[in-house]
Amino acid sequence: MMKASFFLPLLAASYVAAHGYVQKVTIDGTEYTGPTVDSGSTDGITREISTQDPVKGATNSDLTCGPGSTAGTQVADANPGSTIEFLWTGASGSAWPHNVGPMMTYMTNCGSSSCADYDTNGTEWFKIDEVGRTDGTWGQAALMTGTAANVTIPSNLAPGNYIIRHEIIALQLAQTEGGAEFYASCTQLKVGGSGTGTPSSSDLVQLPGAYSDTDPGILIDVYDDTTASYTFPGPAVVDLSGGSSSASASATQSASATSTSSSTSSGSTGGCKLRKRTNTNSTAVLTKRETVAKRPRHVSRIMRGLDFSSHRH
Ligand SMILES: *[C@@H]1O[C@H](CO)[C@@H](O)[C@H](O)[C@H]1NC(C)=O
Ligand SMILES: *[C@@H]1O[C@H](CO)[C@@H](O)[C@H](O)[C@H]1NC(C)=O
Ligand SMILES: *[C@@H]1O[C@H](CO)[C@@H](O)[C@H](O)[C@H]1NC(C)=O
Ligand SMILES: [Cu+2]
Repeated sequence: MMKASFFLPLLAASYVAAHGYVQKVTIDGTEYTGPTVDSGSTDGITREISTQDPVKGATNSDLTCGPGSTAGTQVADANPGSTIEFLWTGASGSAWPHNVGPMMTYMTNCGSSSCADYDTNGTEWFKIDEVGRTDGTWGQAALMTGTAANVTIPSNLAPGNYIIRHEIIALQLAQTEGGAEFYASCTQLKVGGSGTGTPSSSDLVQLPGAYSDTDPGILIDVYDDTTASYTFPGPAVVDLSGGSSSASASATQSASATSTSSSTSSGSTGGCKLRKRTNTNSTAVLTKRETVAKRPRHVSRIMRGLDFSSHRH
Protein backbone atom coordinates (compact mmCIF):
# COMPACT_ATOMS: atom_id res chain seq x y z
CA MET A 1 0.00 0.00 0.00
CA MET A 2 1.71 3.18 -0.97
CA LYS A 3 1.26 6.46 0.71
CA ALA A 4 1.75 9.42 -1.53
CA SER A 5 3.53 12.29 0.09
CA PHE A 6 1.80 14.93 -1.99
CA PHE A 7 -1.67 16.36 -1.77
CA LEU A 8 -4.13 16.61 -4.64
CA PRO A 9 -6.77 19.18 -3.72
CA LEU A 10 -8.96 18.75 -6.77
CA LEU A 11 -9.06 15.02 -6.48
CA ALA A 12 -9.80 15.21 -2.78
CA ALA A 13 -12.56 17.74 -3.31
CA SER A 14 -14.29 15.66 -5.92
CA TYR A 15 -14.24 12.66 -3.62
CA VAL A 16 -15.53 14.31 -0.48
CA ALA A 17 -19.11 13.44 -1.29
CA ALA A 18 -18.36 9.81 -2.05
CA HIS A 19 -18.84 7.25 0.63
CA GLY A 20 -21.31 4.50 -0.06
CA TYR A 21 -23.96 1.90 0.55
CA VAL A 22 -25.01 -1.54 -0.55
CA GLN A 23 -26.56 -0.99 -3.95
CA LYS A 24 -27.32 -4.62 -4.74
CA VAL A 25 -27.42 -7.95 -2.95
CA THR A 26 -27.21 -11.12 -5.00
CA ILE A 27 -28.25 -14.39 -3.39
CA ASP A 28 -27.28 -17.54 -5.27
CA GLY A 29 -27.51 -15.54 -8.49
CA THR A 30 -30.80 -13.75 -7.78
CA GLU A 31 -30.32 -9.98 -7.73
CA TYR A 32 -32.05 -7.63 -5.30
CA THR A 33 -31.41 -3.96 -6.04
CA GLY A 34 -32.01 -1.00 -3.78
CA PRO A 35 -33.49 0.86 -2.14
CA THR A 36 -31.24 3.78 -2.93
CA VAL A 37 -29.98 6.11 -0.22
CA ASP A 38 -32.64 8.36 1.33
CA SER A 39 -35.22 7.32 -1.27
CA GLY A 40 -37.97 6.76 1.26
CA SER A 41 -38.53 3.38 -0.35
CA THR A 42 -39.13 0.34 1.80
CA ASP A 43 -39.68 -1.95 -1.18
CA GLY A 44 -36.72 -4.24 -0.83
CA ILE A 45 -34.87 -6.78 1.28
CA THR A 46 -32.09 -4.38 2.29
CA ARG A 47 -32.86 -1.70 4.86
CA GLU A 48 -32.79 1.79 3.44
CA ILE A 49 -30.34 4.24 4.98
CA SER A 50 -30.64 8.00 5.12
CA THR A 51 -27.14 8.93 4.00
CA GLN A 52 -24.10 7.34 2.43
CA ASP A 53 -21.92 9.08 5.02
CA PRO A 54 -20.10 6.88 7.49
CA VAL A 55 -21.18 6.25 11.05
CA LYS A 56 -18.61 7.70 13.42
CA GLY A 57 -18.05 6.37 16.93
CA ALA A 58 -18.12 2.72 17.97
CA THR A 59 -21.10 3.25 20.27
CA ASN A 60 -23.23 5.17 17.78
CA SER A 61 -26.69 3.59 17.55
CA ASP A 62 -26.48 3.87 13.76
CA LEU A 63 -23.81 1.20 13.89
CA THR A 64 -26.54 -1.43 13.95
CA CYS A 65 -27.82 -1.20 10.38
CA GLY A 66 -26.45 2.08 9.05
CA PRO A 67 -27.60 5.70 9.37
CA GLY A 68 -31.32 6.04 10.08
CA SER A 69 -32.05 2.58 8.75
CA THR A 70 -35.62 1.69 7.87
CA ALA A 71 -36.91 -1.84 7.54
CA GLY A 72 -37.81 -3.13 4.10
CA THR A 73 -41.07 -4.89 3.33
CA GLN A 74 -39.46 -7.90 1.64
CA VAL A 75 -37.41 -10.85 2.75
CA ALA A 76 -35.33 -13.09 0.49
CA ASP A 77 -35.00 -16.84 0.63
CA ALA A 78 -31.57 -18.25 1.29
CA ASN A 79 -30.10 -21.52 2.47
CA PRO A 80 -27.13 -22.76 4.43
CA GLY A 81 -24.22 -22.57 2.03
CA SER A 82 -25.82 -19.82 -0.06
CA THR A 83 -23.45 -17.28 -1.55
CA ILE A 84 -24.45 -13.71 -0.84
CA GLU A 85 -22.80 -10.93 -2.81
CA PHE A 86 -22.84 -7.40 -1.43
CA LEU A 87 -22.17 -4.76 -4.05
CA TRP A 88 -21.06 -1.55 -2.35
CA THR A 89 -20.98 1.65 -4.41
CA GLY A 90 -21.27 5.37 -3.87
CA ALA A 91 -24.82 6.71 -3.61
CA SER A 92 -24.52 8.00 -7.18
CA GLY A 93 -23.42 4.61 -8.44
CA SER A 94 -19.74 5.49 -8.51
CA ALA A 95 -17.22 2.93 -7.35
CA TRP A 96 -16.64 2.22 -3.68
CA PRO A 97 -13.97 4.73 -2.64
CA HIS A 98 -12.04 3.08 0.22
CA ASN A 99 -9.36 0.45 0.30
CA VAL A 100 -8.10 0.04 3.85
CA GLY A 101 -9.94 -1.72 6.66
CA PRO A 102 -11.80 -4.93 7.36
CA MET A 103 -15.10 -6.31 6.16
CA MET A 104 -17.14 -8.34 8.63
CA THR A 105 -20.49 -10.10 8.41
CA TYR A 106 -22.90 -10.79 11.24
CA MET A 107 -26.33 -12.38 11.51
CA THR A 108 -29.14 -12.06 14.01
CA ASN A 109 -32.18 -14.27 14.46
CA CYS A 110 -35.45 -12.35 14.18
CA GLY A 111 -37.45 -15.04 15.96
CA SER A 112 -40.69 -16.44 14.66
CA SER A 113 -41.79 -13.32 12.76
CA SER A 114 -40.50 -12.03 9.46
CA CYS A 115 -37.40 -9.88 9.64
CA ALA A 116 -39.34 -7.23 7.73
CA ASP A 117 -41.01 -6.36 11.03
CA TYR A 118 -37.99 -6.77 13.25
CA ASP A 119 -36.60 -3.99 15.43
CA THR A 120 -32.86 -4.51 15.68
CA ASN A 121 -32.38 -2.30 18.72
CA GLY A 122 -30.59 -4.41 21.30
CA THR A 123 -30.64 -7.56 19.22
CA GLU A 124 -27.76 -10.00 19.48
CA TRP A 125 -25.49 -10.81 16.59
CA PHE A 126 -23.03 -13.55 15.77
CA LYS A 127 -20.16 -13.09 13.37
CA ILE A 128 -20.03 -15.39 10.35
CA ASP A 129 -17.17 -13.94 8.34
CA GLU A 130 -14.30 -11.49 8.44
CA VAL A 131 -11.88 -10.33 5.77
CA GLY A 132 -8.72 -8.44 6.63
CA ARG A 133 -5.51 -7.93 4.71
CA THR A 134 -3.07 -10.27 3.08
CA ASP A 135 0.46 -9.16 2.26
CA GLY A 136 -0.55 -5.55 2.73
CA THR A 137 -3.68 -5.64 0.55
CA TRP A 138 -7.08 -5.43 2.18
CA GLY A 139 -9.95 -7.53 0.83
CA GLN A 140 -11.95 -4.29 0.82
CA ALA A 141 -9.73 -2.88 -1.95
CA ALA A 142 -11.33 -5.21 -4.50
CA LEU A 143 -14.59 -3.31 -4.10
CA MET A 144 -13.05 -0.27 -5.75
CA THR A 145 -13.15 -2.07 -9.09
CA GLY A 146 -16.85 -2.86 -8.84
CA THR A 147 -16.34 -6.32 -7.39
CA ALA A 148 -18.88 -7.52 -4.85
CA ALA A 149 -17.92 -8.77 -1.40
CA ASN A 150 -18.97 -12.40 -1.13
CA VAL A 151 -20.08 -14.22 1.99
CA THR A 152 -21.28 -17.79 2.49
CA ILE A 153 -24.12 -18.60 4.87
CA PRO A 154 -22.76 -21.12 7.40
CA SER A 155 -23.38 -24.60 6.07
CA ASN A 156 -25.06 -25.86 9.23
CA LEU A 157 -27.10 -22.80 10.16
CA ALA A 158 -30.52 -23.71 11.57
CA PRO A 159 -33.47 -22.53 9.47
CA GLY A 160 -35.24 -19.35 10.47
CA ASN A 161 -35.65 -15.64 9.99
CA TYR A 162 -32.33 -13.83 9.97
CA ILE A 163 -30.92 -10.42 9.20
CA ILE A 164 -27.49 -10.54 7.64
CA ARG A 165 -25.39 -7.47 8.38
CA HIS A 166 -22.45 -6.69 6.16
CA GLU A 167 -20.01 -4.16 7.58
CA ILE A 168 -17.05 -2.27 6.23
CA ILE A 169 -14.76 -0.28 8.47
CA ALA A 170 -12.69 2.24 6.52
CA LEU A 171 -9.49 2.96 8.43
CA GLN A 172 -7.76 5.67 6.41
CA LEU A 173 -8.25 8.15 9.29
CA ALA A 174 -8.18 5.63 12.11
CA GLN A 175 -4.88 6.72 13.60
CA THR A 176 -6.97 9.30 15.47
CA GLU A 177 -9.53 8.11 18.02
CA GLY A 178 -12.98 8.44 16.48
CA GLY A 179 -11.54 8.53 12.98
CA ALA A 180 -12.64 5.08 11.87
CA GLU A 181 -15.58 5.08 9.47
CA PHE A 182 -18.25 2.42 9.98
CA TYR A 183 -20.52 1.35 7.15
CA ALA A 184 -23.20 -1.23 7.93
CA SER A 185 -25.99 -2.71 5.85
CA CYS A 186 -28.78 -5.06 6.90
CA THR A 187 -30.58 -7.49 4.60
CA GLN A 188 -33.63 -9.49 5.59
CA LEU A 189 -33.58 -13.24 4.95
CA LYS A 190 -35.56 -16.38 5.50
CA VAL A 191 -33.13 -19.26 5.73
CA GLY A 192 -34.41 -22.71 4.83
CA GLY A 193 -32.76 -26.09 4.89
CA SER A 194 -32.29 -28.51 7.72
CA GLY A 195 -29.25 -27.19 9.54
CA THR A 196 -28.95 -27.56 13.27
CA GLY A 197 -26.37 -24.92 14.15
CA THR A 198 -27.24 -22.09 16.48
CA PRO A 199 -24.76 -19.76 18.16
CA SER A 200 -23.94 -20.21 21.81
CA SER A 201 -24.51 -17.29 24.14
CA SER A 202 -20.80 -16.51 24.18
CA ASP A 203 -20.90 -15.95 20.40
CA LEU A 204 -23.53 -13.23 20.70
CA VAL A 205 -22.83 -9.51 20.90
CA GLN A 206 -24.74 -6.30 20.53
CA LEU A 207 -23.93 -3.73 17.85
CA PRO A 208 -23.25 -1.17 19.07
CA GLY A 209 -21.76 -2.79 22.14
CA ALA A 210 -19.11 -5.12 20.80
CA TYR A 211 -16.68 -2.41 19.72
CA SER A 212 -14.78 0.35 21.43
CA ASP A 213 -13.14 3.37 19.82
CA THR A 214 -9.83 2.21 21.28
CA ASP A 215 -9.94 -1.39 20.04
CA PRO A 216 -6.65 -2.28 18.33
CA GLY A 217 -8.48 -2.84 15.05
CA ILE A 218 -10.33 0.50 15.25
CA LEU A 219 -7.70 2.90 16.62
CA ILE A 220 -4.86 1.97 14.30
CA ASP A 221 -2.43 3.47 11.84
CA VAL A 222 -2.82 1.08 8.94
CA TYR A 223 0.01 2.79 7.08
CA ASP A 224 2.49 2.16 9.88
CA ASP A 225 3.22 -1.48 9.16
CA THR A 226 1.15 -2.55 6.21
CA THR A 227 1.91 -6.23 6.60
CA ALA A 228 1.25 -6.47 10.34
CA SER A 229 -1.38 -8.94 11.42
CA TYR A 230 -4.72 -7.24 11.94
CA THR A 231 -6.81 -7.67 15.08
CA PHE A 232 -10.48 -7.73 14.09
CA PRO A 233 -12.89 -5.97 16.45
CA GLY A 234 -15.84 -7.93 17.82
CA PRO A 235 -16.17 -11.61 18.56
CA ALA A 236 -14.55 -14.55 16.81
CA VAL A 237 -16.25 -16.02 13.77
CA VAL A 238 -18.81 -18.52 15.00
CA ASP A 239 -18.33 -22.24 14.53
CA LEU A 240 -21.73 -23.83 14.00
CA SER A 241 -20.40 -27.11 12.70
CA GLY A 242 -21.03 -29.11 15.84
CA GLY A 243 -24.22 -27.38 16.82
CA SER A 244 -27.37 -29.27 17.63
CA SER A 245 -30.16 -26.80 18.04
CA SER A 246 -31.43 -28.17 21.32
CA ALA A 247 -28.09 -28.27 23.08
CA SER A 248 -26.10 -25.46 21.57
CA ALA A 249 -28.16 -22.56 22.77
CA SER A 250 -26.54 -22.78 26.16
CA ALA A 251 -23.56 -24.92 25.35
CA THR A 252 -20.19 -23.66 26.34
CA GLN A 253 -17.99 -23.78 23.33
CA SER A 254 -14.49 -24.91 23.96
CA ALA A 255 -11.28 -23.46 22.74
CA SER A 256 -11.74 -23.81 19.00
CA ALA A 257 -13.88 -20.99 17.75
CA THR A 258 -12.29 -21.27 14.36
CA SER A 259 -13.57 -19.65 11.25
CA THR A 260 -14.83 -22.49 9.14
CA SER A 261 -17.04 -20.24 7.09
CA SER A 262 -14.44 -17.69 6.25
CA SER A 263 -13.75 -18.45 2.65
CA THR A 264 -12.02 -15.32 1.50
CA SER A 265 -10.06 -14.44 4.50
CA SER A 266 -7.00 -12.89 5.21
CA GLY A 267 -4.61 -14.90 7.20
CA SER A 268 -4.73 -12.34 9.93
CA THR A 269 -6.39 -14.30 12.66
CA GLY A 270 -4.07 -13.23 15.43
CA GLY A 271 -5.67 -11.62 18.38
CA CYS A 272 -9.28 -12.46 17.58
CA LYS A 273 -10.94 -12.76 20.87
CA LEU A 274 -14.33 -13.57 22.12
CA ARG A 275 -16.14 -10.70 23.72
CA LYS A 276 -18.95 -11.20 26.12
CA ARG A 277 -22.08 -9.31 25.47
CA THR A 278 -22.56 -6.42 27.79
CA ASN A 279 -26.32 -6.28 27.83
CA THR A 280 -28.53 -9.31 27.92
CA ASN A 281 -31.76 -7.65 26.94
CA SER A 282 -32.77 -9.39 23.75
CA THR A 283 -36.44 -8.53 23.87
CA ALA A 284 -37.67 -8.30 20.33
CA VAL A 285 -39.83 -5.28 19.77
CA LEU A 286 -41.84 -5.50 16.61
CA THR A 287 -42.01 -2.19 14.86
CA LYS A 288 -41.69 -1.35 11.25
CA ARG A 289 -39.64 1.77 11.46
CA GLU A 290 -36.48 1.68 13.45
CA THR A 291 -35.87 4.55 15.74
CA VAL A 292 -33.59 7.08 14.18
CA ALA A 293 -30.99 8.66 16.35
CA LYS A 294 -29.44 11.69 14.73
CA ARG A 295 -25.73 11.73 14.81
CA PRO A 296 -23.49 14.71 14.48
CA ARG A 297 -22.45 15.43 10.94
CA HIS A 298 -19.06 14.23 10.04
CA VAL A 299 -16.88 17.24 9.46
CA SER A 300 -13.39 15.95 9.87
CA ARG A 301 -11.07 17.37 7.26
CA ILE A 302 -7.81 15.97 8.44
CA MET A 303 -5.45 15.48 5.57
CA ARG A 304 -2.69 13.20 6.59
CA GLY A 305 -1.12 12.24 3.33
CA LEU A 306 -3.30 11.11 0.48
CA ASP A 307 -3.46 7.46 -0.31
CA PHE A 308 -3.28 6.87 -4.03
CA SER A 309 -6.89 5.92 -4.25
CA SER A 310 -8.81 6.59 -1.09
CA HIS A 311 -9.92 10.01 -0.09
CA ARG A 312 -9.56 11.65 3.27
CA HIS A 313 -12.36 13.48 4.84
C1 LIG B 1 -17.75 -12.40 -5.78
O1 LIG B 1 -18.43 -13.23 -6.70
C2 LIG B 1 -18.58 -12.66 -8.00
C3 LIG B 1 -19.46 -13.59 -8.81
O2 LIG B 1 -18.91 -14.88 -8.84
C4 LIG B 1 -17.21 -12.45 -8.60
O3 LIG B 1 -17.34 -11.83 -9.84
C5 LIG B 1 -16.37 -11.57 -7.68
O4 LIG B 1 -15.07 -11.44 -8.15
C6 LIG B 1 -16.33 -12.14 -6.26
N1 LIG B 1 -15.68 -11.20 -5.37
C7 LIG B 1 -14.51 -11.43 -4.80
C8 LIG B 1 -14.00 -10.37 -3.89
O5 LIG B 1 -13.87 -12.45 -4.99
C1 LIG C 1 -35.62 -4.76 27.63
O1 LIG C 1 -36.25 -4.22 26.49
C2 LIG C 1 -37.62 -3.99 26.65
C3 LIG C 1 -38.17 -3.56 25.32
O2 LIG C 1 -37.42 -2.50 24.80
C4 LIG C 1 -37.83 -2.95 27.74
O3 LIG C 1 -39.21 -2.75 27.95
C5 LIG C 1 -37.20 -3.45 29.02
O4 LIG C 1 -37.28 -2.45 30.00
C6 LIG C 1 -35.73 -3.80 28.78
N1 LIG C 1 -35.16 -4.37 29.97
C7 LIG C 1 -33.96 -4.03 30.40
C8 LIG C 1 -33.47 -4.76 31.60
O5 LIG C 1 -33.28 -3.17 29.82
C1 LIG D 1 -33.05 0.97 22.33
O1 LIG D 1 -33.65 0.43 23.49
C2 LIG D 1 -33.20 0.99 24.67
C3 LIG D 1 -33.79 0.20 25.81
O2 LIG D 1 -35.16 -0.09 25.60
C4 LIG D 1 -33.58 2.47 24.70
O3 LIG D 1 -33.12 3.07 25.87
C5 LIG D 1 -32.92 3.15 23.51
O4 LIG D 1 -33.33 4.48 23.42
C6 LIG D 1 -33.29 2.46 22.22
N1 LIG D 1 -32.50 3.03 21.16
C7 LIG D 1 -33.01 3.33 19.98
C8 LIG D 1 -32.07 3.88 18.98
O5 LIG D 1 -34.18 3.14 19.74
CU1 LIG E 1 -16.09 7.59 2.42
